[in-house]
Amino acid sequence: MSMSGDSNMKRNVVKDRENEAKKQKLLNQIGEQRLPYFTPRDAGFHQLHKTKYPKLLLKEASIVPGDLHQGVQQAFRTLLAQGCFFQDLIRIKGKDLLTPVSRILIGRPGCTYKYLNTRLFAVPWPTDGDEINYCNNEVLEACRSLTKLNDYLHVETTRAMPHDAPEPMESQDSSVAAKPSVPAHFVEGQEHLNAEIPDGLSLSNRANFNVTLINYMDPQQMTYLKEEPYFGMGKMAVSWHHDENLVERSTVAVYSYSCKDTLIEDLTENVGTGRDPAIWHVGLKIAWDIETPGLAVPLYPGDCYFMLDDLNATHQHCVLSGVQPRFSSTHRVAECSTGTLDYIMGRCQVVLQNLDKNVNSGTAALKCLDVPVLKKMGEIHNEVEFEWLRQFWFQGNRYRKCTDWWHAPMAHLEDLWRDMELMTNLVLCEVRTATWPVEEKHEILDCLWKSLSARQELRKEWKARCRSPIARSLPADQKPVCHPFWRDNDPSMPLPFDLEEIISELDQLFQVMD
Ligand code: 6MK
Ligand code: NI
Repeated sequence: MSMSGDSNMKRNVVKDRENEAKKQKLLNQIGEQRLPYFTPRDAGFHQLHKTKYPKLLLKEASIVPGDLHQGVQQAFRTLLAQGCFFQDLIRIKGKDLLTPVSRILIGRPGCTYKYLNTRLFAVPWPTDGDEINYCNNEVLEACRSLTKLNDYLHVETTRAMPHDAPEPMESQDSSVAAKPSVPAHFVEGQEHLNAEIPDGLSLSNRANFNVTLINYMDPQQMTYLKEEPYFGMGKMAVSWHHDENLVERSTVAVYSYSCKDTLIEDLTENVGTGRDPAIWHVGLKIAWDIETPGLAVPLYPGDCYFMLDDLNATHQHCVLSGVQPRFSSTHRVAECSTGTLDYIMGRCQVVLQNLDKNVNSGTAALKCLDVPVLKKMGEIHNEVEFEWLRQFWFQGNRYRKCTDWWHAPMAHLEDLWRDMELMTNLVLCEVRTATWPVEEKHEILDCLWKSLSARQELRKEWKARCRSPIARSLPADQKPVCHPFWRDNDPSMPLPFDLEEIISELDQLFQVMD
């Protein structure tokens, strides 16, 4: 991406490596032993929850409205039957991995959520004034039910955070907002909370969920799940992590639905022997802390949990598998300042303002060759190519399953991107032919070299990601597509896919100057 994006990426790689080393050190320290953790069956559970996990809010299914349960559970069944859930081919520490959990993102039209180098594109939930085509009415109904759940969880979240001015209620039901139902232990010792909230980060922003990431996993179908390594909590569906790419201090609200006909838990049998492996749990621990016991909270069908305020930053969580298939709808405030369709369209407009296209003669020219303008052009070209087009097509044809919403915008972005290929070619022609003051030419060459080199590296990486053995093993409709891709002799493309030769040509132009 941009140079700052580039150095961010490097910083993240360094951080990943440090964290991995730290983690190995902890695991070595523990050795064969396991750290203690509590479940609600343990006498100390309540005290531990109150003192070390006060920002974890639990709501049992029995206090959630019955019609909401019905709608949401039907929505899950519909999305599953429609084949809307997909495993993600994520990239962690340079390794390609297929997540055991399948997912679908539903949310505000045009919104995306990026996690573990994968940008998910939201299937739009119905909003006033938006005409959205769903593949059928069941899917429309499912998305409707999930927006209802979203509204409910928004209200419950703001009720749990009483330290701010009263909330301006949007579409939510204001009649229920009268009495805050705050867990006492969340209030204690939190009087200063208010003072810490930066301007513009009001509580409503931090509960204004713009997406839900819906998960599905059937443990019977997963041949291999990792064992939880610190506490011996058993099989994990999702290993220990912090959620990424969220607005700071925003809540993650989760509705959990493990399919019923579960063997009723026998409270007496397993006392003191840890969590019941038949039941799904959420695990929590304080990041990098081996003093404080962990927490394993059982999740029965319809139970909800909330990670309030900075809980996601200070603690890590994992999902511990039970035996039944399970869905969860995880409502989030995705940090989407650079993650919406409007944003990227706006960025493309900035670049294309510099293109003078004569439709009649079929010629094109750049209006301005100032270095800052060229720099921005290179950045945005890479951003639209790698953060949008390649991310989208890497996920194969999955986005056609529920709605055609993303296809026209993606085609449009590709047209804009193709114009940028043309613009890059125009700059290249200029540096080959025009005579410039040495200083300026050097700067332009430098700027072009940097953006083309970054583009070349990223194209190689995406091509490799598409060709990895797991990528090839996926069924046809999910197979990553390396798009855009073209051959050197493609007359519709001004520049080759492989930029190696152009980059060495630039190297030579540098040498001629020095
Ligand atoms: O279903 C639940 O109760 C909890 C789900 C959950 O914790 N989801 N978290 C994420 O989707 C997530 C967000 N940002 C970064 C990572 C992840 C999860 C993750 C961790 C490790 C491998 C794959 C996915
Ligand atoms: Ni998570």
